Amino acid sequence: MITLITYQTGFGESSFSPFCVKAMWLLKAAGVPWEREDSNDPRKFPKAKLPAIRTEGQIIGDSHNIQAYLERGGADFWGPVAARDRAAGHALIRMAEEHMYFHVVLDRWGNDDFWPLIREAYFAAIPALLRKPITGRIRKNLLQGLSAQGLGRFTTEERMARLEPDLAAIAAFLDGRDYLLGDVPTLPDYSVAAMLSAGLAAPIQTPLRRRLQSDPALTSYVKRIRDRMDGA
Ligand SMILES: N[C@@H](CCC(=O)N[C@@H](CS)C(=O)NCC(=O)O)C(=O)O
Repeated sequence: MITLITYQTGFGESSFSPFCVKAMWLLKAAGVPWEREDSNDPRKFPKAKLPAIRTEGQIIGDSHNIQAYLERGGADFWGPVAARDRAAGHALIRMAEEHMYFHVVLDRWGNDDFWPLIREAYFAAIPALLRKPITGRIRKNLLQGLSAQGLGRFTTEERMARLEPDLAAIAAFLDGRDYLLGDVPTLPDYSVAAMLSAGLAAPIQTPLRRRLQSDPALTSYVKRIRDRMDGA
């Protein structure tokens, strides 16, 4: 049995973290038995991040390493997709995980109206008296990281404009198809839809959520993959 160590369920998502949602979808697509173990402390896991899996006496961190582990066991996340489409799918994964992800994080952590919801939802385990000072430092560090990454230096309008070509690329791939590369989900769907789903899951109206909600092709895509992958 594989144990997925994941951040908790929240904002209507099976995890606050889109990477943990992606890992759940990979496990489900692989058809292997697994169980979840919730954690809100990534420090003891590889790279101090989640998701991770515990299996056969080892801990494997990072959704890509989890993917590789499942593939070594026989999982096929691509099916008959041709090499050129796989290459495009790989680029979509990088777009989702190395660019769209930071939009989701800034939409949540960089928004003063959203921040109290994060503080209380993610960090409920920290005693109430300590919660504000401890999480204030965590937020500051995270926003400094996003400033170093670059997107954190953009205004909201600039940031949203920067996202548009990503959304257009997704819409172009979805044109006439249920999933990015065909009629069944393949590897890039698990990254791209997880990021879109996280953006839509905001419990308050945010620039990212408003933009995604206004797009029927994107919202129906997210619903389609969630209906398929989040069910029993
Ligand atoms: N490349 C990693 C990214 C995982 C990741 O960024 N996880 C975030 C949550 S969405 C995390 O654990 N962050 C904790 C931290 O940075 O302190 C993967 O694909 O699994």
